[in-house]
Amino acid sequence: MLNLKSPMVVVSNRLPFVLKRNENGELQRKQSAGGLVTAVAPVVIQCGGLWVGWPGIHMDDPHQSVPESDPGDMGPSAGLKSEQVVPVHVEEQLFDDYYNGCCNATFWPLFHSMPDRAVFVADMWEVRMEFGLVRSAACLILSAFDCSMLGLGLAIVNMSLPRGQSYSTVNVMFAYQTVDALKKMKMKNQEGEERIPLVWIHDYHLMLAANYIRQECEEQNLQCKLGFFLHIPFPPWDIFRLFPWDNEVLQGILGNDLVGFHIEDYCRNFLDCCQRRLGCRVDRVHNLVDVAGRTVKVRALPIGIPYKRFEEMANAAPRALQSSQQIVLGVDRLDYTKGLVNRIRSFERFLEKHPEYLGKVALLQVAVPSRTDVKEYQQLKEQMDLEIGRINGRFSTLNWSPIRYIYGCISQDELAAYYRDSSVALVTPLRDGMNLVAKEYVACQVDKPGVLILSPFAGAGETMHEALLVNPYELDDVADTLHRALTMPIDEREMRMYHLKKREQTMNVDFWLTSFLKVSIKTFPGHNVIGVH
Ligand code: GDG
Repeated sequence: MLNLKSPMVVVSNRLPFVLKRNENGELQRKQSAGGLVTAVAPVVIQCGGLWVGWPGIHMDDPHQSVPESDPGDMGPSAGLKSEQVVPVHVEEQLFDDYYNGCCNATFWPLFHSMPDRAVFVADMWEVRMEFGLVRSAACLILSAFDCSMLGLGLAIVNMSLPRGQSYSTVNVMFAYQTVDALKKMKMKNQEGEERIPLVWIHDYHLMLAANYIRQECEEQNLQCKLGFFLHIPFPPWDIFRLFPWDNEVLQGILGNDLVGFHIEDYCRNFLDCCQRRLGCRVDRVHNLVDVAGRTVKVRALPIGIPYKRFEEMANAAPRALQSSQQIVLGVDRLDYTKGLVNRIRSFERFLEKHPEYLGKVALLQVAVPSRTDVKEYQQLKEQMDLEIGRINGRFSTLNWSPIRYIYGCISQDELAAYYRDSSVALVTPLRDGMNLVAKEYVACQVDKPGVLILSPFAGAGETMHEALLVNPYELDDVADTLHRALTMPIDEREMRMYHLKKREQTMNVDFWLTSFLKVSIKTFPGHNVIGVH
């Protein structure tokens, strides 16, 4: 566990929990249990830091404070007091334009190198006014905050900003809420030493926030250091340049002092873009970019998982798959980047090529509903239903169906049991920043090990060398590799899994967090770690 001297302020699209109303209409926290929250929340709690984010609910009365966690709540962010939580309330339509529009209809496909799916609408973007209009509107929001008139502030945003600035407006709102919270923070500890907060911004939702925070802090004479981590790929220059406002995005990310990506390839892509689009001086040996008299550090910091927790869950979970059949497992959000349609077609090809497996092996696909308001995701769901129906109709017998499909979210304990009891994990995204499922599968191999089949187009494919790598676009390759996995001798499975486990055990999510903070300490000497246990 890290022990920070200076406070850390995490800024992410969502808070580490969502707010829900219970049957009495009271707000309650519902914990999120992802790796990011598990690793980062304890550090924010320990250092008296803050978490800035959207609370997951549109509130009629945004002044209502965030409730404390329930007494029995054992989740990772349960210890986060309500004064450590900074909810950013965004009016519903504005949030929809920003989140479903700019974030998920533009940046998500573009950054996953799928430009044909990306929507480029100036209406959702437009940031060319150099903070001007957006900034003054945000000031109005802030003054409305000061007068406890948030509702008025939001109304002003809606009146005075053309629909167009949804992305920049929301980024400004996050930035101003962050600065507002920084203003109230004690900048000296009990010994009178200065505590320069580290503001850690996460992901593609908030690529413009840093410069707004920086400018506002400068004006208000506040000190802070800014770090950013992108959880999705950063695309090559040839793809990135398709975004008509690529300049602004680069400038926005360069507003940070430290920029982290999962792997070196994404760092390289980012450096290429800075050099070619902005003409920045780039030091490729030390991964540095010079911009506006500052030097920005760029680092590959691959995220890991809470390894021990998954291993413990796998050891404790009762048998989940009561079946004599071998199970090939897929676990994903239902997203076109995850390659689900290709995967089930590959499984069909496998059954065509190896009819001896009919009745003996099944693909279990867990698909978690995601972005269900977006048309493309609804179409993907329909396509999956049709394809699975077709393949099951083609091969099923009275006692066996080739594909078992769960469209929904299962508990983590159950998930750990599925991981443990499956002979093969098929992790075949078309493109993926990292992919945590591959790592969780490895952590859960506590009995006879299974085999991990992995796409090289996931960040995880860069480090998990002992997995069987397949091209998800090549159905025959996946089918043949699946056959190889199902017939792999136990000693080879053990040898591969031994090395995979060893790496993930060490390079777990705490290691990722520590690495980020260690780089940040070197970058910002005022921001200090006093112990890593
Ligand atoms: C982004 C990047 C990057 C899935 N089904 C269930 C369930 N899950 C959990 C898994 C895993 C997580 O969801 C999915 O993680 P991924 O890494 O695959 O994907 P994204 O959501 O796309 O995340 C990605 C990640 O950020 C971190 O930086 O790796 O590349 O796209 O943890 O366990 N959990 C439960 N039930 C399910 O049914 N409880």
